[in-house]
Amino acid sequence: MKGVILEKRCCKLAWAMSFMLMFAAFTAQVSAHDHKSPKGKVTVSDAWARATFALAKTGAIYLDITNDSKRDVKLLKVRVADTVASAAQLHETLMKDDMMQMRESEEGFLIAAGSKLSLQSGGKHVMLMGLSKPLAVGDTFTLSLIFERNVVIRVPVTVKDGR
Ligand SMILES: [Cu+2]
Repeated sequence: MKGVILEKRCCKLAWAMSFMLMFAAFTAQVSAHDHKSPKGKVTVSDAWARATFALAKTGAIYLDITNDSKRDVKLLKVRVADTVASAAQLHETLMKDDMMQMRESEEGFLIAAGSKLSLQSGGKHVMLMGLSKPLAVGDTFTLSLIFERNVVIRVPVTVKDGR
């Protein structure tokens, strides 16, 4: 008699275990999916570059990054084709001895969950080094933004008269 009851319990337990395993597999799948596609929740908009003078070797790009996801994201680096410039860098502007200075940001830009970061003149921006030709009003090119966890977002940049 006792033995039978034990067997029943054991059976119930096994059934509950398999259900739990199925549930675990299901939730694992959901979080894996979420992990792979934070893209839809992070948007880059209004990307534009300031038109340069004929002999300019550097240019600046401004844009907005909106993080509607539930986790912080970090922009690590940016890239353009070498037909545009030899390098693209993340720059930040700071005051030093009453002088506006800019420098490359080594650690990247953090965009907290639910917040928006605007790259704008006098603040954080993308700097193009070694322009292959001056940026003329109406030109367009692609900027790749590389975030943590190998998320890459490519956006079209339009050159505008920013003066
Ligand atoms: Cu700069």
